[in-house]
Amino acid sequence: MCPLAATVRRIFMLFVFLRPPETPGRGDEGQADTSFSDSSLFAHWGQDLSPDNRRVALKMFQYYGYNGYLSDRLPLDRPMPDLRPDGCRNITYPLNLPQVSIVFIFVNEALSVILRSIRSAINRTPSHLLKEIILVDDNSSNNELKEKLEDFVSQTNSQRPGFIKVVRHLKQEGLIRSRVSGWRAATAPVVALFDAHVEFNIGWAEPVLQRIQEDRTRIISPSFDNIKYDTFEIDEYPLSAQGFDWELWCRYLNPPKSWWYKGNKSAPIQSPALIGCFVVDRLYFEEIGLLDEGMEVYGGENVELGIRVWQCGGSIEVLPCARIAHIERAHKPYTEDLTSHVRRNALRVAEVWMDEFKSHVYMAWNVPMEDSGIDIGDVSERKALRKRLQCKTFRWYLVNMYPEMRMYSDTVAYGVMKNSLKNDLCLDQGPDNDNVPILYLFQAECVIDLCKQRIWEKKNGVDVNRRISK
Ligand SMILES: *[C@@H]1O[C@H](CO)[C@@H](O)[C@H](O)[C@H]1NC(C)=O
Ligand SMILES: *[C@@H]1O[C@H](CO)[C@@H](O)[C@H](O)[C@H]1NC(C)=O
Ligand SMILES: *[C@@H]1O[C@H](CO)[C@@H](O)[C@H](O)[C@H]1NC(C)=O
Ligand SMILES: [Mn+2]
Repeated sequence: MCPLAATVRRIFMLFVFLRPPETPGRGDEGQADTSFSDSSLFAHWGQDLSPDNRRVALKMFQYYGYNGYLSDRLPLDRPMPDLRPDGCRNITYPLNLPQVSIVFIFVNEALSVILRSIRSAINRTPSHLLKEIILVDDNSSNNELKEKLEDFVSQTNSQRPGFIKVVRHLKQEGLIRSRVSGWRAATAPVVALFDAHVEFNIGWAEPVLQRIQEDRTRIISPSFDNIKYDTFEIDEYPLSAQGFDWELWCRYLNPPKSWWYKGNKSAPIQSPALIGCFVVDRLYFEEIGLLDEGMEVYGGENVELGIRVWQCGGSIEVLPCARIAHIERAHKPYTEDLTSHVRRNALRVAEVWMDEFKSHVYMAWNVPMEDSGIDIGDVSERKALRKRLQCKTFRWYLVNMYPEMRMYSDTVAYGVMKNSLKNDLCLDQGPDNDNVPILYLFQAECVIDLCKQRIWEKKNGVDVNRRISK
């Protein structure tokens, strides 16, 4: 899932990790993003802890990417501010809404965080609408997720047989196939696919189920608020649509003009894509092709689903009246090298769905289109799916559903520029807000992953150059 300032943070990461120290003139951008250093846990929390407890808390923070120490000490059943915009509380919903199965996926999540997700789902979903809860454990090694979780499940099920189902993966499958495993176990007409570090807000289910009941080809995302990873306070986020950049990292977008013109804060927001958690008609999800199970670990699946649903006749909306708070971790637990998985998955999306625009994804990742050396696996089934569903072109999608996405035409070249005689000189795109390139000394040879690429475009016969990944 997307941090609110995803783009900014990624740019910071590049500068922090990839920049040689002698890089000139970076101004404020060079400052480290402190969420990547462990002491960020104690910036707003825990000053009065004893040194021993600090050590325990820090260890849990490093393991989980959030304050597991604090979570274990907070009630599972805690109140939440009602963050719905005006108007939502007045809407009345039909009585015969379809039931939902809520799927939570996790790997090595803190038990108290999972239990709080479950408790808030039970407390804030009308009980006649919540058919079951499905827990998908993607081969966690964390011991507390074994007996203690089983105890909780059998206790709950002794009062409501079969209410909580547990699916355990015998090997790690990544979050994409975990979501599909949860969907396979679900039996209600509607399935909600969530991370297991969320808290549901009041009234979230009715608007979602109504929109799906009206039109089963709608895939719905709630509006997200943030649970701060250190203090666990709820942080209200602005109403947003959901999209992506050309590397296919998700990002929040300003809602479209047509939504603002309505002047109705509770109206659904049409969205180009999804940031990860969503609710879908169970059978429609299968008809449209589930998620791309050829993707690994993390990233890209939400973008692929968004593009596919629009191109193949469905739609996506974010509902302001359905709100869910979600922990944005300080770091993700999946793997050290998340980026290489996101890149691989992004190239799959480009190859299957993006037609002539696939070049934009290759450019954004600074990867050559031929012989990239990246094994994206077999995409023939996904291509066959696109054909079978008779989907529209990516150009149609961009023009109609995602007009704010910048198109790059007349690209002459992209890649790294280096001087073959003096290869410790790097030519770089220069500061963010400027088109002035910079030249600087690099300790070693300029390497494709370390120098940021430049893009050359011809505009009215004049060469201009720009960055592509913002
Ligand atoms: C909400 O409903 C109440 C009573 O039904 C009414 O008085 C009020 O004007 C409504 N508010 C809005 C914003 O529609
Ligand atoms: C995780 O995978 C290993 C084999 O890779 C298996 O032996 C173990 O039972 C799995 N753990 C769970 C909780 O499923
Ligand atoms: C605003 O949107 C909500 C949700 O779609 C709808 O129920 C309500 O009637 C709308 N209000 C107005 C004034 O159009
Ligand atoms: Mn998450």
